[in-house]
Amino acid sequence: MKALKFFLRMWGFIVGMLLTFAALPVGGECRAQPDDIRSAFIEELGKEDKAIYVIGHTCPDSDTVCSAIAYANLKQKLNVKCEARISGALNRESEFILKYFDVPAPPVLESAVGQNIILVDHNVASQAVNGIDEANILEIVDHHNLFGDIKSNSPVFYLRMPVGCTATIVRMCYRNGNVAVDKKMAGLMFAAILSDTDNLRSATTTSLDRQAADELQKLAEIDDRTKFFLDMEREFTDYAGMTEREIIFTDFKTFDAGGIKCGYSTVATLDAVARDKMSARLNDFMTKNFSDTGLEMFFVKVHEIENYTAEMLAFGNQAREILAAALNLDADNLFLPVNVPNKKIARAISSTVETSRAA
Ligand SMILES: [Mn+2]
Repeated sequence: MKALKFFLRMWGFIVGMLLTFAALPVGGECRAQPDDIRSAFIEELGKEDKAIYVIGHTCPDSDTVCSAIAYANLKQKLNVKCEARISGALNRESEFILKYFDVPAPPVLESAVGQNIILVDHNVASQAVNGIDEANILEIVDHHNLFGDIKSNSPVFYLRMPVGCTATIVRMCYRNGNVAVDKKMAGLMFAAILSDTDNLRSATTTSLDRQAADELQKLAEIDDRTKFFLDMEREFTDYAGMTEREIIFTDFKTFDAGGIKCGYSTVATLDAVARDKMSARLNDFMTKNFSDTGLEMFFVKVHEIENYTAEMLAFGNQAREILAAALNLDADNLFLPVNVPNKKIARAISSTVETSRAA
């Protein structure tokens, strides 16, 4: 009896294995590695006659600008006709980086209608260049939450990783493509990582960002990482000669919180004294001018880069109360003693609005 049971079990096993092998495709079609898939895709892109524009989000920050340039450079080395573009004026930090590494600023793309586009550092239509709905999107390389309102006409190569910076992903693409990173491109990607991760201190920083930053720093021949970061930030936080409106829209995004159109601006200052001065100034300005923005709520995070404390400003009906509830703060004192990532704040605002709706 035992022997029969054993025989039946073995027989079942053998038949199962045979069926499994029969189901596997011959010739190894299913064994393609990610790199193979990637190079096959590059071959397809290489057939495009028209230039492909690599472009980041509006109100460009340094990651968006540097990743677009570095990714376009990588594609060029793989014989794809790629050029970097920006969707708005450079901020002072990006100006500093491009000057430092002697790389020309990409031209501004006014409209993406009918163009071949690779998006970097964003995946929402509201943050994309004008005309994105009528563009031919070929790839997306990004590190943000998935919102998914960007549509494409054909299947796209979509590379999204939960890392602190798009440039970290671009650096990996150089490696996957077996392309050497030159000194200038290393400098741009290094600076982008420091910018997006606040010198590798933000909560979004991963070991991959650290590893990429270390490698790129050597290739860019930068001796002192923190000195470079502070030089870059000094430039960034010097808003001399800028109007309040210009300061607020330097690093600005919109998002939808349960149907409420929100604006979110981040303003960096050097230290606590500068932070207090700046938040008082912007609070005055926004109190008078909030209604011109056409948004239902508007949040401004004014932080200092020494210890990452921040003062939050909120405008719009119930905006202070919603923000206070979202971040567990007192509505009269919207002060953040620790660095809270912008993404996390935006998500908390959205879920607070949704729960208050449901109640
Ligand atoms: Mn980024």
